[in-house]
Amino acid sequence: MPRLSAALTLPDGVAAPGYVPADHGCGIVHLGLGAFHKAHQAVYTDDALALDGGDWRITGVSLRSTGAVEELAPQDCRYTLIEQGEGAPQARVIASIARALSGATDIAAIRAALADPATRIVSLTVTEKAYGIERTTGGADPAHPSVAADLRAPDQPTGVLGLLVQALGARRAAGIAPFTVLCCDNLPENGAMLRGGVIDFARRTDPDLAGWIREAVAFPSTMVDRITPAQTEKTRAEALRLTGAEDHAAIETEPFTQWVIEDRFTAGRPAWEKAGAIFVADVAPYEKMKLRMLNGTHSMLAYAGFLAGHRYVRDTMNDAALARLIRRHLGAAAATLAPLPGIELAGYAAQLQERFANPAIAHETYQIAMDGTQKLPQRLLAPALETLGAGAPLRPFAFAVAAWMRYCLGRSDTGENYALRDPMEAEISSRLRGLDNAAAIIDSLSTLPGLMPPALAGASAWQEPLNDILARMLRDGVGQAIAREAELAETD
Ligand code: CS2
Repeated sequence: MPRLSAALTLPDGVAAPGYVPADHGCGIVHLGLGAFHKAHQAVYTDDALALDGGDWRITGVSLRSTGAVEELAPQDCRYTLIEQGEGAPQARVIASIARALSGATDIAAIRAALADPATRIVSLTVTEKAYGIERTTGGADPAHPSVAADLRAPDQPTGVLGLLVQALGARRAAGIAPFTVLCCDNLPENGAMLRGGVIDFARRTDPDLAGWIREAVAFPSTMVDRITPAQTEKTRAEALRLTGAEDHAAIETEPFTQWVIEDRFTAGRPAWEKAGAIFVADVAPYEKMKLRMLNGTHSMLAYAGFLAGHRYVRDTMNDAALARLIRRHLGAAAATLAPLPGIELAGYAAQLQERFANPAIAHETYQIAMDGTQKLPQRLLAPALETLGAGAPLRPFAFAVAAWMRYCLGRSDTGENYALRDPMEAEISSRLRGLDNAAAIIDSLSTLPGLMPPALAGASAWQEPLNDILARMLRDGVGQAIAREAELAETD
């Protein structure tokens, strides 16, 4: 079987790039070369290259692993994007990634790419935990492993903040204009957040540079959305069936895609609007809507669903009781949002339920359950705190957080042990060791550093439902607790 490559002729029905990739230079370095980037920003860029041209191909960087490079490099960084919607799967080959580098083996080339005058945008999807930014202060977290390492050796950085600061410093010293930094992770006000972390890191190593970054570097915020499961053997088999070629980098995703961006690019940008991206003055309300409705509900259904034995998100939608709670959560999250011009939140909620139910997307609840301590604050705890302030019922959020707490025990009702996969995993396990009653578990997890807003944790309107639900999960099992909760939701 041939391997996918630039030279391969694609069969009818598989869309080839609508431009000559070799005619376009690189203008973007992307940190975080995972499935999400390949299904989202790389696709918008592929479309923008076809519709508007420009030197905007991407140098893709995987900061830790070598897997993405091993998959992409032998196939000229091309890969098949498979859209799984209602009809037959649609395949196209993406060519916007020009080369792939790994922090494990190519760190010098990565630093050179970041300092290269041709690089005008550095975009990121490195996951919430990789930034090393303290949520409470908004500064760099010196206890974060890569921040600590890069503060010790700022000239040899390997982490996100260290690499950005070193590259900006090198550009400034050489009289090269800065790149625009485009954070595409699911974090609130992600551009402003990253800006704060970068400036604080620079302040600790080179205060003068910190001042220059403050003045000269743009960090537009973005809201990104496309449900993209991790690639599996089935994905590769599907790519082989559709293209007739072996593709180790193929990915599957849903037809829906959305990208809302603040239009502040100091060194130009691809014509992403021609590919469907929406440019707005303020992304924050869109981000809040997506984080609270899509991601908040995702986290709830991931913990409850995983513990109830549902492997995939689509299975949770086929569980009538859990589907009821999903609807309830979407409503509670929507109630925390200010009206958004042109968006009808009930319609958005209905569309989300359809997306979650997509039978062709195998999105694992266990994948979404990962890194809970990094996700809960913006997805569940911030809206819960606002709901408390508004005097509205907290039960939907308490249910979601109780499910996370139950998940933190690392053992299912059927006695199966699983890894939490969270940067605070060791701390959580040591705090929970030997605890088996709801009140003690809530106490110990509510005081994890930086997680729970004290005003929420201390409120009886929060503690009561949280205690009630977690106690029931422990006593009757998660399946029974879901059934009981759905009955309560019915009578709301
Ligand atoms: C999910 C997101 O894994 C998770 O935590 O909630 O990756 C979600 O699928 C995307 O944000 C959808 O755009």
